[in-house]
Amino acid sequence: MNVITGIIAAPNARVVIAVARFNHLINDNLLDGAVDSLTRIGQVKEKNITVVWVPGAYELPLAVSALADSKKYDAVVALGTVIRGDTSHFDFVAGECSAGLAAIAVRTTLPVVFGVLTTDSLEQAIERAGTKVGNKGAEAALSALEMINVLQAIKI
Ligand code: INI
Repeated sequence: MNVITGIIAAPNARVVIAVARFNHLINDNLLDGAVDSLTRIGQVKEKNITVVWVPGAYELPLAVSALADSKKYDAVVALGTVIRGDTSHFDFVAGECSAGLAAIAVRTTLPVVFGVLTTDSLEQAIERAGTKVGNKGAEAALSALEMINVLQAIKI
């Protein structure tokens, strides 16, 4: 039996983090968590981490598509926060964001990980940005590194 798994450490990886400014109070913490995971756990060098800010989660797929096509990175971590309001706006922003990011990953065979919070309340977002339910930015960054190593192992 052949089993392929990916380790987390990726000391030579070049990682780009695309982060939305909308709800930046939350996203700043997701970004901190992602950078901490990449450097402290993943051993990624700070000089190999790039951060790109976009207006909102809806813009993440366009920026991530361009970043993936640039071939300069081994993985993209997409960060943002979409909080449900009184209208159906949430569904359009969150839906387009997640479907768009998934499509880019499959199109380019580049790890594009989903560190976008989609919550019913600000409180739920805070809980997932470095308080009682952890930090989803940190988790997303680890998934990116694991996928870099899994894809590398698949290609050997
Ligand atoms: N963008 C977000 O990242 N999160 C939100 O919760 C949000 N809400 O609720 O409106 C949001 N809207 C902006 C959107 O992402 C675009 O930037 C905007 O529509 C311009 O295209």
